Amino acid sequence: MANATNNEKAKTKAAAKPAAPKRTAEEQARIDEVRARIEKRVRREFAVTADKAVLPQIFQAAALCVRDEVMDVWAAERERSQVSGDKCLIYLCAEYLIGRAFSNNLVNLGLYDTYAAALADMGYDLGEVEEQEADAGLGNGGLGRLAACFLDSLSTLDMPAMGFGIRYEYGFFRQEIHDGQQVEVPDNWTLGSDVWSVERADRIFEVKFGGQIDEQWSEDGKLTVNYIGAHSVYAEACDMPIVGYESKLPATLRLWRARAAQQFDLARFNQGDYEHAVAERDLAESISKVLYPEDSHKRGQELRLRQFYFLVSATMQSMVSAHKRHYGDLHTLPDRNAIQINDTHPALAIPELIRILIDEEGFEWEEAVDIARRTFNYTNHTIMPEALEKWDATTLQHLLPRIFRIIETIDARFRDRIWQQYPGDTERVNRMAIINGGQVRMANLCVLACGHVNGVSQLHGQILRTSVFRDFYTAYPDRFLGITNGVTQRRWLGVANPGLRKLVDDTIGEGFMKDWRKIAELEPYAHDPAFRKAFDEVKAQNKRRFADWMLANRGIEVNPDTIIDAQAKRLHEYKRQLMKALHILSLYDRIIDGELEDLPPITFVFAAKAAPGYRRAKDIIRLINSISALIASDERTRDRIPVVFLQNYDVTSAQHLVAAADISEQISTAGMEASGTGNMKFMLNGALTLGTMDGANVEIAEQVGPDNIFIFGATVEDLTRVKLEGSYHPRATADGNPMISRVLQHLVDGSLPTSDGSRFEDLYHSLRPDGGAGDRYYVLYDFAAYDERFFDAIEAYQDRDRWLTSAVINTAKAGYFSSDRAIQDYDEQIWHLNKGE
Ligand code: 26Q
Repeated sequence: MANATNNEKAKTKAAAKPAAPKRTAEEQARIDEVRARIEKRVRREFAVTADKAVLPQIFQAAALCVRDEVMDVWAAERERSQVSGDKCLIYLCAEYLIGRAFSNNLVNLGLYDTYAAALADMGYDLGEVEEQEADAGLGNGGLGRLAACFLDSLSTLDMPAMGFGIRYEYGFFRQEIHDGQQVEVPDNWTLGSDVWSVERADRIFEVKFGGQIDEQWSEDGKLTVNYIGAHSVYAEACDMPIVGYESKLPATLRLWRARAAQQFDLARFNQGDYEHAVAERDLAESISKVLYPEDSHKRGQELRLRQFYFLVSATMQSMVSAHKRHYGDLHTLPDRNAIQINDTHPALAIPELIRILIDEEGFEWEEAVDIARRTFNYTNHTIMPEALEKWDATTLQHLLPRIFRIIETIDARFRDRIWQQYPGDTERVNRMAIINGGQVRMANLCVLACGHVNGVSQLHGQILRTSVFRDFYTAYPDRFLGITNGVTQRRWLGVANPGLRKLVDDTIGEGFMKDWRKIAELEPYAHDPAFRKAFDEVKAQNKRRFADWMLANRGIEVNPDTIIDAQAKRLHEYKRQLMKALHILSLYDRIIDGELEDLPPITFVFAAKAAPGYRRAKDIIRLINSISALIASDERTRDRIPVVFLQNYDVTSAQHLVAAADISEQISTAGMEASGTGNMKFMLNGALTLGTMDGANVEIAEQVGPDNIFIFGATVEDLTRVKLEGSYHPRATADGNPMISRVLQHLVDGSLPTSDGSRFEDLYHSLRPDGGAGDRYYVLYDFAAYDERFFDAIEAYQDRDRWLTSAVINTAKAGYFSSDRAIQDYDEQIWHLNKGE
């Protein structure tokens, strides 16, 4: 085993660190105890002594010790909340982007320093140990990460909560870059390091697909539904504890795993038909095999539909059986449970609950629908038309005949109601209907059947009211809310930025970790030169940490003495990575021309995964890497505007990046980014936003004031007008601006290096079409405004006092964007969890 070198390396590292602060006898005793426990665990798990163990073993042993602490709190409190009669929040989401749990659990349990010291005494650096843990990447991006932040907040605020999702065996793919292009590699995240989950053999539910239904009405009007020829799949619960900060009440994340009803068809197996015998099992278990790596644009895969029904059927059965166990009577379901549906992916939970209530529990239609309405709420996360889920009615009918019947009934009754309210208005009926033109519209189902509907920022809430769901807003104005997203300061400051956490702690105390309002106490220090200096030093140290980490983990050199300008998010045209890339190319042109002599060195960091089937998004990655190569190939630009593509952007790399960044690029086309949450993470860590008036940027601007943010570009109103007038002609804009036309030429003239000599014609024509509409995302429209604001930001950076004042103000004003605030808003406006208290 190659452990000797590992250990030696870790030991020298720890030894080279500055002397640890003096420990009290009591602290030392605690540290020794933890150390003894870890060493014992190493022996018992791996049959080696700690001094012979390899780093992965040290991680496992330490993580198992932390797990013990978690389990103790979890077990005690689960018992309590089940009998207390508290209302429980059920978060239903197809994705959870958790990241690593080790350090996060340590911070939240108040054990970080103790474990760091115990590991240091053993010769290990905690940072290095934690690198052994795989990210739990069971989500695509914003929606999944929001779910993880919300569970942390629910637990921190001691609100009873369960998250339900799918335990994908393969999470979001790992991204590699080969010859400048994205290559997807499967992510088998459970191999080795999932120490946190507990399998619940006592929580298994049967989920039925396909077949035919046979409805029998008895003489006294009772309905019996029989399923003929349906296929069953079992859902097994895998529970993961989510421990909030100093929490008395860990949340449970229950992830369902698919198991075949029979391991295989024994009759077939015995007849020698091995292939078919096993194939059937594989088909059933394929349901929880892999997360779909799409965040918006592909639709219609039947396996995806299977995944969603599997999730919601198991969850509804689990909720109903727990409620019956604890309270007996299902009429009180809405008093004890609030369900939050995230995007439309879990929308089938609504007809599934109605099905259970009617078919299995003997409820009448009206009663069942009323219970559903009082239990379910719906959060919309995207307004891109192509992301609004629609399922082919025939597919749904074949796969889920009974559910389809229920949706048909909901639709028919609803059509009648609108017709009565707006007699003769066929168009309105068709616009609002659930089933129309052979398609089932999941968003309409959610808006109709839920008690509350919310957007994820004020602007997004407004857009839902005035455009996407306008008809529904007219009919049910009280149903609509806008609750701005948030991020947990425990992970995004506490874990991601220990230096800043300590500085804040030393300055205003630790209260901000649990009370989001307290971080505002930092604001006066923005005007204190000594504090600004300390703040600056933390940022400089984080940049060095980031550079070290990039070299060790991504093999890429970053100069920590440059401005770090970052755009990190999924790759999507509306997010406009293309605008940023073209702008860098225009900096290149100007430097080559001998301009911009005073421009300070800037490292441009891009981090983004593209959906595997999204051709243009992949082309933009290719372009970014080509620009990076062009700049690196020329000594006039190499050290002045290096471009770095951070491969495989995930929660862990995000933690490193947000702590190090100076400038946060949030440049989506106005009206298209529902909220954004990366913007909040960068702000919290003292980066200044360069962005459009979109999503939560609007509220960030409100919080920090115009001097501490760089806003540019068209607003939603501007774009609405331009579209109405038809007054935007991208080709004219391109040809009328020499800077833009020169940049566009690079796309087609062969000046950009690629491994196979290919060029970027498709991108060129998408922006500057020969005829007809182009530039759907207004890249060229906003280009000049972006250019101007970019230089404002760079100029501001050079006035160090001014910049640091702004940076501190950004951190101080980030309290509002804590997920604790968001959760409190949800609770006050929707859930009312602790109403008895
Ligand atoms: C839908 C149909 C077919 C295939 C895929 C999908 C699909 C999958 C995932 C549609 C959307 C998603 C995820 C959306 C998402 O992450 N939205 C982001 O949510 C964040 C949290 O609210 C916001 O901050 C972001 O602005 C929003 O883009």
